[in-house]
Amino acid sequence: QEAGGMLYPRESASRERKELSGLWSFRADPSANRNEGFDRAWYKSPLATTGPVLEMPVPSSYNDITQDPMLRDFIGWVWYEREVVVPSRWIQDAGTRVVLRVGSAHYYSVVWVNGVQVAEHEGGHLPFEADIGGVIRKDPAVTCRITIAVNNTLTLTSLPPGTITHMSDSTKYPTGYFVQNFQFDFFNYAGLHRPVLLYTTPKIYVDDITVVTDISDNIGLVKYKVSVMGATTANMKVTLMDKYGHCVATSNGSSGVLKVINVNLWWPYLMHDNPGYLYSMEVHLSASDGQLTFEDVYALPVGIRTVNVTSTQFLINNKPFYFHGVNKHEDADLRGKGLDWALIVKDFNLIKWLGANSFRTSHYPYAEEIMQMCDRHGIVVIDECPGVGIKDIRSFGNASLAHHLSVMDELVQRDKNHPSVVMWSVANEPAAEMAPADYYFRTLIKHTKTLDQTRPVTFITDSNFARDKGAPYVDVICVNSYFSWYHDPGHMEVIPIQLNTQFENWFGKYKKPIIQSEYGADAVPGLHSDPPVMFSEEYQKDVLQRYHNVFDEKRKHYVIGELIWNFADFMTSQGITRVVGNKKGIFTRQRQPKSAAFLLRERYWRLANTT
Ligand code: BDP
Repeated sequence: QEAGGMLYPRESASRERKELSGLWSFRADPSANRNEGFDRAWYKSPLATTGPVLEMPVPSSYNDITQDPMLRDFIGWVWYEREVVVPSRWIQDAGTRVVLRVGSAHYYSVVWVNGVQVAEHEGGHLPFEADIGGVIRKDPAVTCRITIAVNNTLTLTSLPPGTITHMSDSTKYPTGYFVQNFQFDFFNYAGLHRPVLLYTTPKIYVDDITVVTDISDNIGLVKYKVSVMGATTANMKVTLMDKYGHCVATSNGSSGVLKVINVNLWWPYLMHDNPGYLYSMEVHLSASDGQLTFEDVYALPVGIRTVNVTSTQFLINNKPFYFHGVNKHEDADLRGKGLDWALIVKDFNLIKWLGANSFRTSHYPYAEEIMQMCDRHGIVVIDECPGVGIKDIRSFGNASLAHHLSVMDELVQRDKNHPSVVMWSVANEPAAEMAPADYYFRTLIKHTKTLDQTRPVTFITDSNFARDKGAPYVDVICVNSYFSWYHDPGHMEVIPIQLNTQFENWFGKYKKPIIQSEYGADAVPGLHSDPPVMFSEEYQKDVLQRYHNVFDEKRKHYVIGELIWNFADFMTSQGITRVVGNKKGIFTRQRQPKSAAFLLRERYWRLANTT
């Protein structure tokens, strides 16, 4: 049996954790072949002995930290390193397992401990880990050197995909000039974006837990399955506690059903007085390796709720749920995509101020810490994988599909137990009209449904309803449209007719509920114009208002949600349509409201009180 679990590292009576956030040594590899670090084995000795180093904060993107334009737009390998003191009790106790976990590294990474490679991982936005016990014990010195090389180059088979173009015309370009191209609209921030940490478990440990919840009258059912590593038999005690720490159900055995009488269901924010209700499922394991007995304790937050989709409705706990929410990005000044608690809490306060009940993790999985906040606050999530910008026919090939399937494995593995996650999105705006899209999305969606039989699956489309080859396989149609912006710019009078037609076409063909998964307009904060013109705050407001009029008519029938593009302004690569980034935020990048935020706030609170 292989360890397949990706449980969030939590402290418990049997588990410790040591965060490695802070300053790391750092160097980008600017050599002509971008491979000097590997050629010269930089991982074998302290980074400072093989060249100059910078101090680099972790977690953070590295791009906006220095004044060096080369580093802002760097493509290739960068090297991070730090020394860590491993507590001697972790090393001396032969019953302790020491694990190194990287929350996310964008995009391809190789990890060494004391010069020995312990992990290699492809893909940003998702965690990976390695048992490093063997490596630290061989080293007589107690300190331990962790080296992580990260490469942000995107290829035709990476997710998101990209290509590199080398320019050889010497009358136009200096030698070695190349550019990274991709077809997604956010800056390709890179580095160690989420915490790196060490944690311990006993040698025999809880490797994974899966819960699926159901409701029968006033009884909540928690079906669970625990997998154990390091022993073939183990004693298991599973206890479900309510939020006051009172035991409400118990069970023995590695799988079973916990029954909760007079259950407190997990409800979305604004749908109930007590949203985001979480029980704590404590798994207590004890097992012997023949000589010693090991005990492991892991407490998993559990929200009891159901999700169902009909041809016109999205049901949470059998009640119709209307998504009035936002699309987000992990993006902010200085830190780029680096996890930052002040930013996370501020964003949740803004979401609640707005009266939003949901968001989509456009266009990649967000930090686990954010998903946990959603569970606690009742913010409903459409969980999207990094399948964004799949436009090139070569990115529909077998190698791309195989990688996409394994990214879905990792995403579902990580997020399957979050009550806030109600639907998976396998892609954003792919070229779904191309011939191979049929096989690609059929396979991808079927695979995702095998991984998780409880949640609907979708992808977000901007294709023509008649030619979209992936739409037959989704449970909910999610459509993006930018009427009076990318089409008929300046002509808001087209919105009612075009939006109505959009909805009627999609529903007419598929008889599935529809979410307007993106709509919006850029507004440069402080730019005013009446009558409204594009890029003014008034224009943004007016576009939203006209969309809302149509939503109000259609939500009586089959429109089940509206997600504004975007919660906040965000950085993009440079281009003539982006004035220091995308300005479709209803908040600025610094999280201050534009006029549209007040319009949306009024609407969302009204929707909350009437739906
Ligand atoms: C949509 C994309 C989103 C973009 C947005 C825009 O899904 O990533 O940022 O358009 O252009 O097509 O503002």
